[in-house]
Amino acid sequence: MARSPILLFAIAGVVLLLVRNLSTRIYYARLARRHGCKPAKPLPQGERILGFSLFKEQMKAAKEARLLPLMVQRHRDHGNTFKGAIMGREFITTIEPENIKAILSTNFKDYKLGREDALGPLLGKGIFTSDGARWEHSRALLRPSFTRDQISDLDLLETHVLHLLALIPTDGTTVDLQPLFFRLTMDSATQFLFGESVCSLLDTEHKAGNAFATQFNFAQSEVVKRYRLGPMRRFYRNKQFDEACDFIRAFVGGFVDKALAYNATFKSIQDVEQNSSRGEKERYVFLQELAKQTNDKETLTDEILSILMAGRDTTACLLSNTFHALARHPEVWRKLKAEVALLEGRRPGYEELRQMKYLKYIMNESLRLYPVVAGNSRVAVRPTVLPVGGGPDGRSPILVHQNQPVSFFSYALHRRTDLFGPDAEEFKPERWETLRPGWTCTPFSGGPRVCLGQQFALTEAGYTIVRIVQMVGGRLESRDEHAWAEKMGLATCSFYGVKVGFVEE
Ligand code: HEM
Ligand SMILES: *[C@@H]1O[C@H](CO)[C@@H](O)[C@H](O)[C@H]1NC(C)=O
Ligand SMILES: *[C@@H]1O[C@H](CO)[C@@H](O)[C@H](O)[C@H]1NC(C)=O
Ligand SMILES: *[C@@H]1O[C@H](CO)[C@@H](O)[C@H](O)[C@H]1NC(C)=O
Ligand SMILES: CC(=O)N[C@H]1CO[C@H](CO)[C@@H](O)[C@@H]1O
Repeated sequence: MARSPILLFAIAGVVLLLVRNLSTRIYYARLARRHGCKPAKPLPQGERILGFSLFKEQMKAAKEARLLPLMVQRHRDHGNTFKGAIMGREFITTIEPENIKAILSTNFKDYKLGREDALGPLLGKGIFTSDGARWEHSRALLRPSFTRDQISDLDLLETHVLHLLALIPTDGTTVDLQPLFFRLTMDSATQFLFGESVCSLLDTEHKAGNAFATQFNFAQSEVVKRYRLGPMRRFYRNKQFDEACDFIRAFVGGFVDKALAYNATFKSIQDVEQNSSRGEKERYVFLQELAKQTNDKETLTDEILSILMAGRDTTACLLSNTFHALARHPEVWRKLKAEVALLEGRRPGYEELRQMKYLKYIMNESLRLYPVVAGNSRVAVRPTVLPVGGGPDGRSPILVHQNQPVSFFSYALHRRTDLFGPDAEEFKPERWETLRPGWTCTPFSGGPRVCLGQQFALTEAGYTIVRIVQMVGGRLESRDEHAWAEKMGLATCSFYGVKVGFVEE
């Protein structure tokens, strides 16, 4: 008798769960009917509760640097949209431009990023980890600092490009450009953000700067690990990661203090302007601009780290992937040299760079074939609908449940032969003479969260490419017989690096 209340509670609990389950199901079924939704095609999976075999298959492919080809193949075998189960959750994956437009733009408010858990320990609450009102606030804070004249300071960039060029042999010796590009973008990003570069390309002299680059690289790779683990990450601890985060945040904090002190030495903005018009042209320092808007140290540190994360590797990856392709396409390299020759040896200005059509085609084609953000995902914050992908023909809308993840691989989308032609897998900059892609190719994303640094990145990459052509020139030879394979972090570059030689003609 004493046990019966417990039994009663247990039974009541189970019944309650079943009723809740049933009412949720009825709710979703109604919603589906209202919108004419049909289910997406399921991936063939032996077991769909845990989805452990799928997780294992993907981990194995990632380890062997072929997760991206695996995604291309899956879409070829199972269509442009399918669903599957992984780690106990059902997800949807799509490469339909209409769906991507719905996720990023039309139904933007129905989704969140769902990456704060993984990235939070390093990045805090900056733009790159925030959603909703907090994201809107970050975006409004950062946006004004990305205007034209602030990102077009090519003199500052030139300093670092010269450091890079000093490390590129012109006598045909093999050099791996990829690690050099990562050092270049670390140097230029810290210059732009802090007003002081860590000068990692100068190596031995700047020990503190190099420690920062090393710790940042390490923390970033850990963050990617945490991201991949999904909900399992709560069981993953790494003391070295905690220490790296502390180091990085303290390092950036030092610059934040400086910017705040600088701000405090002036009574007003007019003061700064008066002072600077007397002296030489004031260098633009991103952090100082932000410090005019807020004096909260935590906020400033978070935002700066978000931008470093968003802007540094991505630009290095674009440069690496581009040179990987250039080294294998001598005719493209020749045409690029001809366009650069029109400058007659002068350094290009911001506007001149924008006018260089063939250079633009090359960078566009690089971002199409090797999109730096190769895959991305969102999580639905409420039940919502994707316009296509359901039913046997894949043309009906699909219902997305609350908390369901939706992922999309631009890498696979950009290789769709029905959209880009039978030569979709080939590197052909000329296709951009006529290509107007819309939502079929959005390497900088789209909608309200479109990349803030697009112009900055294209300016930096374009300028670096032109300067290499001008200063090194010659014939560009590949010194590596491998085809491109992925090296995937938050951004994607080349697994085998970019080993090339510049040979005099
Ligand atoms: C080739 C270089 C780059 C590529 C391909 C790229 C691509 C992207 C993509 C796809 C997103 C959307 C991510 C998402 O919402 O999940 C993004 C966001 C962002 N990017 Fe870039 N990016 C590049 C360079 C840069 C640079 C140089 C900066 C800054 C200096 C930058 C700053 C940002 C910021 C702040 C966001 C977040 C915007 C927001 O959430 O509102 N990016 N970028
Ligand atoms: C309801 O329960 C069934 C199996 O008992 C399960 O497959 C389904 O996912 C549950 N639905 C919801 C909405 O919880
Ligand atoms: C104001 O300008 C002068 C000379 O141009 C410079 O020496 C001084 O350091 C500046 N003041 C501040 C606070 O930056
Ligand atoms: C480069 O690609 C973007 C889309 O990613 C497109 O809007 C733009 O027109 C392209 N530019 C050139 C010069 O082809
Ligand atoms: C001169 C200057 O930029 N002063 C700014 C310092 O920061 C506060 C807010 O934190 C601004 O209100 C000032 O304009």
